[in-house]
Amino acid sequence: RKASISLMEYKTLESATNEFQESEILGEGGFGCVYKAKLEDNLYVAVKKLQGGTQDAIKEFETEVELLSQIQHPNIISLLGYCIHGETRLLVYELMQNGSLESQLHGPSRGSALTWHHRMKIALDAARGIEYLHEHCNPPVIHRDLKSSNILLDSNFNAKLSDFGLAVLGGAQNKNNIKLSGTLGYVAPEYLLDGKLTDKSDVYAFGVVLLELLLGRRPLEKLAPTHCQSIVTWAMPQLTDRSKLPNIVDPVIQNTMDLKHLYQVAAVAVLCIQPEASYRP
Ligand code: ACK
Repeated sequence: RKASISLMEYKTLESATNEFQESEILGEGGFGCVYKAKLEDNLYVAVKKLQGGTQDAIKEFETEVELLSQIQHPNIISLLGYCIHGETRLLVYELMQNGSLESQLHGPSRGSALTWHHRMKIALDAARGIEYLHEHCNPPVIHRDLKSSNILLDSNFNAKLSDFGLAVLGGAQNKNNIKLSGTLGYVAPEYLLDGKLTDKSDVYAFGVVLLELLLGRRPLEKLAPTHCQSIVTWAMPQLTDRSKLPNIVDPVIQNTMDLKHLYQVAAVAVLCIQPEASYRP
């Protein structure tokens, strides 16, 4: 097992539960714990451990394994292996030494470690990861749960997308064949209101992440659908004129993303954070 594994290889790890030295808990999620574990000398990995689990949790585990086993990209987390051992399921990833973007921005260090150069590079890395999912995967992949806690940073602050449990293959979907999932505050209004899921749902979530990078603050977590709708109705006509847009986003991102959508969310999020401000791009 140990000899055959490399950072870019995908292998089934059998009976790994007994072999990992669980040295440090990196964090906890709804699914269980993430450990820093020693795989072999000088090779540390992150192990996500799911105990028991509902049907939904098992489905998410399967989606993550299926998808990540086929994807290799510098801006998408590498899955090194997985293990099913009785009720326990393990997912083994490359270790991202600087944790999530969320912990960097909103954790105890409060973003102080992130220079503007870092923030711009993180935005660009995330955009490249998203572009790969939307434009180069066949069938295309909608991540469906993009947020700062799912963007991980390595020792050089290179950013990689993670957590593909809710991802959907095959492009646009509507509410008839998909369950509404995601994280409030990052969910695109048209998905929240009408169940219309497209690759632009990821673009919206990316817009919220850009705002977190720019403002260092978290957008409002809970938005009532009616509130959301009225803000979007207000924001749209004002945000369609490209010439009015500030030059805050890297040109590569501008080419990659639908700007109208991106600035729409920027306006929505700024209004949520500072309702009193009159935001005019
Ligand atoms: O925000 P964090 O520091 O980064 O805490 C969360 C926690 O585990 C629960 O998700 C961290 N985490 C997840 N995957 C990895 C990984 N591959 N490398 C390092 N930390 C990780 C995440």
